Amino acid sequence: RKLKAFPAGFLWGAASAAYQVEGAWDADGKGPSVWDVFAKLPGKTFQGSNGDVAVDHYHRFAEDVALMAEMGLKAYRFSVSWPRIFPQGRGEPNEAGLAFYEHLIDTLIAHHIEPVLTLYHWDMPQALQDEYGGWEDRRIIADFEHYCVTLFQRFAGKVKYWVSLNEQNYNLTNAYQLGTHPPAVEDRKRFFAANHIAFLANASVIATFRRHVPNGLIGPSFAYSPAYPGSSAPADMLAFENAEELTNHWWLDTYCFGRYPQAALTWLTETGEAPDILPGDLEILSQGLPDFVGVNYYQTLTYTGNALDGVTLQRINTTGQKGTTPASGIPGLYKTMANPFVETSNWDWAIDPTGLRIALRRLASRYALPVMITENGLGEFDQLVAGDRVHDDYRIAYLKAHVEACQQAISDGVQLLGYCAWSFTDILSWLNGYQKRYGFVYVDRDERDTRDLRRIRKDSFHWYKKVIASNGEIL
Ligand code: GCO
Repeated sequence: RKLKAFPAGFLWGAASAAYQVEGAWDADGKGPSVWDVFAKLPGKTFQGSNGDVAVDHYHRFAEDVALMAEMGLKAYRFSVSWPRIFPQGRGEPNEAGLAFYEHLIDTLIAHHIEPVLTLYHWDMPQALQDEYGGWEDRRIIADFEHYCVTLFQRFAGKVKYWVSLNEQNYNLTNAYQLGTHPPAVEDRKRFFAANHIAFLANASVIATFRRHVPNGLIGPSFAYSPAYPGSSAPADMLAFENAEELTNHWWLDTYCFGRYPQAALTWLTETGEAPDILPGDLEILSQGLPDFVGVNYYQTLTYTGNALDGVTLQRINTTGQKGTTPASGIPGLYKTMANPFVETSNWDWAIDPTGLRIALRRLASRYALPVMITENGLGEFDQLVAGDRVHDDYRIAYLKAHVEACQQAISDGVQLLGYCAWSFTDILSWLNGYQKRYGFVYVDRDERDTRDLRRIRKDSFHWYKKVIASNGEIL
């Protein structure tokens, strides 16, 4: 089969998030986010790591953008920290916070790098969490909108691509079902209620965006783990359908169709866990549909219908030791199982480039929207050798296979806007600390010792540079 070439103007990018890279957690008037507080509570993160310093991108962004320019990067996805702009969550904006992002955006543009701006990557202002419980109260909708409009007005002329909510599904699952992200609740009723309010906030902001940024494009980024059936046994097929409905369509249908998927809504109504849908809510949802779907792709998940009683929700593997993640699921509906046909990373994430091709095709067929890969990458224990080398051939192999899957999907007819590898520099992994590295650029620090935060190009940096220069011809 002759594959289609990557389109001209394809956004070869890399991504990050404010809390994972910026540091400067209380600089220039920034208020605390829920992560600034949560990560400092005993036992919440890997060896107590936090983002107080992170990789100090706040002070070193010029150096980082210079490395992006050297690499030839076409797009850089970053997030704005809400409490940098509104230290108390609302009110008058903090000019120093806006100025930081303006400098970053101007520097990117000066180097012909397209900024892709994420509005919310989990760092809720602590003030709003304290006042009314963040996503659990409808007051968040107006506060989130006020924050977003401030950014729309300031950056409409400079930023074309906007991501509304990042991984609402993963973040709120951790926050309200597993108790592993702030506010660390384990309550499915509250989980679906918080999600409903987040959907309303997302749609409201998208509707408002159209007035402020008429030439821009906006969409949410979804943590998409496509479901596979464990076998062709009807019970496994049904479990796979159930999982696809409740772990994927619940979010994607609501974003893209403005309504919840019917079977899942029926089950949750039976169990009493469905959100309260007030008059007018469905209109709000259907008036804020996205221009594209952002997809953060790391793995597929495989489901079985066997022994469905007594399964528990997944506990996260924070150890970096293979084979330590227990099965998880929902009694009566589905349960995860290991897929014997794929390798896994040290954190038990299935390495499955074909799954990316499948993900892109499912999204394009079901929603008929363009897709942007807003994250894809491999977390590993990288080794610095001879002081200035990192031979991350495993990461090159991973990325190469996934970029090939993108080309297959494009050849299948998917309209793919870009590919943002996760991440540009090494970052703080929320629950797995600084030891789990993702970047093209190594940053010299560990959990507690920030050393000199020196930037070192990994082998994957040189590889991706060639990929970009050849627009994906040389992989
Ligand atoms: C990690 C995760 C994150 C996410 C990203 C989600 O190890 O903490 O992989 O880095 O991928 O923040 O949007």
